[in-house]
Amino acid sequence: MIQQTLVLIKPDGLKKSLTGNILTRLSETKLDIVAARIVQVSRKLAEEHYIALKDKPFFEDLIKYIMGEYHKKKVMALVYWGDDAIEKVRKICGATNPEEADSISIRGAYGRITTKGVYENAIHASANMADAEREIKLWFGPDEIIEDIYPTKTVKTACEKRVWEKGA
Ligand code: IDP
Ligand code: MG
Repeated sequence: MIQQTLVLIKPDGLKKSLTGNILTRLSETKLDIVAARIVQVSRKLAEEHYIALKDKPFFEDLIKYIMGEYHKKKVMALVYWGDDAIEKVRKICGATNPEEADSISIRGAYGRITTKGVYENAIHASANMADAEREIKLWFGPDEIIEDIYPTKTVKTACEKRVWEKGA
């Protein structure tokens, strides 16, 4: 089944210069990248992304982690698209707990648990189709994705926006 899934290279992955390694591992899936951007994660986006975990004792640390307070204030967000995308990407990522993750998985190879107990596991991947839809719509607008993956509508807006002072 053709699916799409949200991948985040988390701030520890960027700080440790693992972007290339992680993208190379993901290319084993033969899936297509249909969207990519570098994001400075706001508290609002972080809390919305991890809303299901808001009652966990590690929630505040998790929010700080994904906002980059412990590493670099950036995340690389991508949408992978293709046959069984969700399971293929989750498999290569490995288990949530990097110490339990298969050592050849991304999290097994690059993750760690900090002394504060945060699972710094380098990568996020959507767990199921409902999560993928919710997460992709949080991180991307329809014009940032080169496939029509969810229905869209056109609305008129009259908001100010920043443009280049000179040139195109
Ligand atoms: P997932 O990332 O494998 O889908 P989730 O349960 O959705 O796992 O948790 C989201 C993120 O929260 C994890 O990737 C990890 O960074 C962090 N996390 C999950 N469980 C724990 C925990 O028990 N202690 C510390 N951090 C955790
Ligand atoms: Mg999850």
